[in-house]
Amino acid sequence: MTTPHHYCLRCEVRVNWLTGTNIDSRVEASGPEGASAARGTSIVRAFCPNGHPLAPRNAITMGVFGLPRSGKDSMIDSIRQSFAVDQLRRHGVGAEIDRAQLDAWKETLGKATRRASEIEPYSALTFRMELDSARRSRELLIFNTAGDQWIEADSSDIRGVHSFLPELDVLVITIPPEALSGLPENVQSRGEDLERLRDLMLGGIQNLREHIKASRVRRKRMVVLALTKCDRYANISSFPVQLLTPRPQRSLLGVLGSEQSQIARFIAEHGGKRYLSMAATIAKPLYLTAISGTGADDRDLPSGATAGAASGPGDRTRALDPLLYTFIRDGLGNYV
Ligand SMILES: Nc1nc2c(ncn2[C@@H]2O[C@H](COP(=O)(O)OP(=O)(O)OP(=O)(O)O)[C@@H](O)[C@H]2O)c(=O)[nH]1
Ligand SMILES: [Mg+2]
Ligand SMILES: [Zn+2]
Repeated sequence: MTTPHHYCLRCEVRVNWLTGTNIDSRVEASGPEGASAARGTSIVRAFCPNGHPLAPRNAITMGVFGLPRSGKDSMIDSIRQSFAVDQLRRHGVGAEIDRAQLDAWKETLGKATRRASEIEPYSALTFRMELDSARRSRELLIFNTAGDQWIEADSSDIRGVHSFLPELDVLVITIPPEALSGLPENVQSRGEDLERLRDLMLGGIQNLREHIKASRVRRKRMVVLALTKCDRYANISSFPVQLLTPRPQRSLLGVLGSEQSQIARFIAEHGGKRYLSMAATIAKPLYLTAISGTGADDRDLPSGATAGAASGPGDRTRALDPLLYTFIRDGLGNYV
């Protein structure tokens, strides 16, 4: 079970579901988009005193963090596309998003994600999850963040813009090829100061930890380190090539287990041990995933370089892994 949220996810107002403190309940007629409710019924919605809609107390929340252009939007969009084709239906999990939100989301794709401010905080892409096993649906909130804000924010000014942070059930941190070392130049060079990028990456993870710690919110959290753009590793012999293709449908649990150690070894062999240790101070055990094929390199690599590149399209359905791990842990859906 997820624990109820202690804060409004958009500002720093603390709410108490037991006593109703700071919770404004309003009865609203369900609109034409209220797919779940029959026409003419009304629903109760809760708001914080600043007028922000509160997520249902049992909403599942995920946040995605990482360096600029590390593949966060691309990953979230692959999750969206996987849900659209009912990828997890065989496990008893479906999710849908409403039209207006989808259109707004598509508008932002392919651009650097907008930085949040206290006036305009990050908002979440919201899905309505249906679980075959449960009568009631649950909300799934995915918070996307801007890479350039993540690397700047120190643990004090991260508060205003990342107020949802302590409330997250899953924190996904992207690790792009640039954050690793000992790889051929055509795999990772962006003509940037890679040493600096790697320090920013580590500092970013540390800031997440500090802010969560300072909030004193107790919550069961999961941290997933997501290696992104793994199609670039197609010609790297130390990278397990089966991570670039869809998993066999059977024995999912066993496969997930063995992949964890393979990915950990690859990260550690390429200078990423310190990311593993730092992330493990947020939550243990750490979960790992290797994501590929969620986008194509355009201007990232030096011209002429085809990067150990995209021998194939990769397996973008693995973008669902962070959710899959959470669902398996919390018993949402069937995986045996
Ligand atoms: N080779 C390869 N490139 C990818 C993959 N996923 C994304 N990209 C490319 O990486 C670039 C950045 O992707 P975004 O998803 O916008 O990155 P972001 O992390 O949201 O960036 P910010 O919003 O600036 O923080 C784009 O050019 C994508 O096409 C992938 O799986 N493989
Ligand atoms: Mg983005
Ligand atoms: Zn609020």
